[in-house]
Amino acid sequence: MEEKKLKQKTYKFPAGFLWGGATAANQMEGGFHEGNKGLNIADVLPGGKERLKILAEPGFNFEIDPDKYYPNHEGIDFYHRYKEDIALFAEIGFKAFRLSIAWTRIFPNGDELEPNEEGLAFYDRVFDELHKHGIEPVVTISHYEMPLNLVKEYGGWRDRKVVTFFERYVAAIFNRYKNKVKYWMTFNEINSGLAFPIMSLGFSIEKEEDKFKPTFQAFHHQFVASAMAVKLGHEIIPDSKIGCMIIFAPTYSFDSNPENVMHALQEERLFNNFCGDVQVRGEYPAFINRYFKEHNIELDIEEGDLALFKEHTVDYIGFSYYMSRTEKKEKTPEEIGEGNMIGGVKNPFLQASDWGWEIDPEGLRIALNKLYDRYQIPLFVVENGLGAYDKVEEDGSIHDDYRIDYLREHIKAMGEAVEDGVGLMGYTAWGCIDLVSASSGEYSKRYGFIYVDKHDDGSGTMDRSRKKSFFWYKDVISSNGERV
Ligand code: BGP
Repeated sequence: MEEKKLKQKTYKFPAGFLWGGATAANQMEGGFHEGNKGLNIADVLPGGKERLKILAEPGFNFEIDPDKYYPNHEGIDFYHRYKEDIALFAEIGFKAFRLSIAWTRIFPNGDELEPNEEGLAFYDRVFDELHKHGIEPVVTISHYEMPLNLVKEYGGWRDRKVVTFFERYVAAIFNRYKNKVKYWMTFNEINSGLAFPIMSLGFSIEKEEDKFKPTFQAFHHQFVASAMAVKLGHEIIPDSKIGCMIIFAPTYSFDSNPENVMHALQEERLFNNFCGDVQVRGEYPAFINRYFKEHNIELDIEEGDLALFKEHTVDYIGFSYYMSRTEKKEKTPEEIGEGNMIGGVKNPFLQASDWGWEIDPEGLRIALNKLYDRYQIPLFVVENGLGAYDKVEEDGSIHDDYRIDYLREHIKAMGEAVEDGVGLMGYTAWGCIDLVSASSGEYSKRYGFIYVDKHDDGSGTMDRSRKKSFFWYKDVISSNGERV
């Protein structure tokens, strides 16, 4: 009876809720040499298992091997097909579309003095097309796309000079798009640098034991760059809303053993809260001091950095939610690697996707409540979705009910959180159109409402088609979440 009642329940989302989809330039644009674009990190990451290995192990050389296939070079050819794709987003009824600007389209090497006009003009066309359809762009300034030259010549975010280059980049895009873009985010999944420094911090750890100081120094530089971007954004675009973007994976204790509870708390603080605390509260959290001490980390902090953090905090928190994490202090050898991508152990109450990501809609409600309790500023779920293999039927249809089920349960969890009192401003489903997976470089790990005929071996027509979820999501949006 109770269950039946819950099933029939309708949810109320705030008026003006930003329903839509999310993408990143490197995973969809293609045209990797066009319009004077320079190479970035994603351009040197091959596809498949090899990518996962590169991201997890020390010592990557950032070189292109002519014998390998690099899926991000082609993406899904959004560079040429953006009009068709945006028309499809409009057909679903998107209110918002999250995309990133490729830094290397604007500053091909990252350290030039003047921006590249062809790159600037491309995003003008994209933003104009979105506005033509009444879709609000939500822009990530840096999404795993650091210019390769900055990686090779400066060692990525370890070098303070990169802050100056980033400042030049953000000033160029804020000035250019000030009348076209209101919603911004600084660094995609900034805390992912703790797990995958290559994509987010722009360097490969050489030896495991050397990782602490360089990693946190690179974080410090990103925090300075992010606060600087908030400052500039508010000056150049007074009505802008500038957010941070973190992965939030609520961390559970495996059981009620207080040692495990404490361990889960520590993991949660470091992974989920550390970056948010600096960007939202404007200061390093107290708990990090002990961590720094225990790992001999002494940061080089310049005069004015801490004041900058305090004065230029973000307007909202964008976060990605795919999974929760379950922690235990002592893991047996069998348990290590059994958890999700970002660690932990297997949660016996949860099922996992074909890539081993545990599916936990209730965890989204928990994440929203935890974040709102801690910060009390608007939240924006800017990524959520199910990576799955899709089957195209003979008549061309795609019955992705598994995706609909996944999204439905997560949207309901958001509805519950809204009732809990959480201030939630929007939801952009990840990979609303199939694109290249970030962690595995596969096309076959699909998230979209729109299918793209492109495959892991590079074959495919790139034709687009509507999946069953396309029509379902259209109905969700047109009813503002009531018909989920
Ligand atoms: C996030 C990234 C995205 C995206 C998504 C799904 O970590 O911000 O870029 O790709 O996860 O991950 P994957 O593509 O590895 O399935």
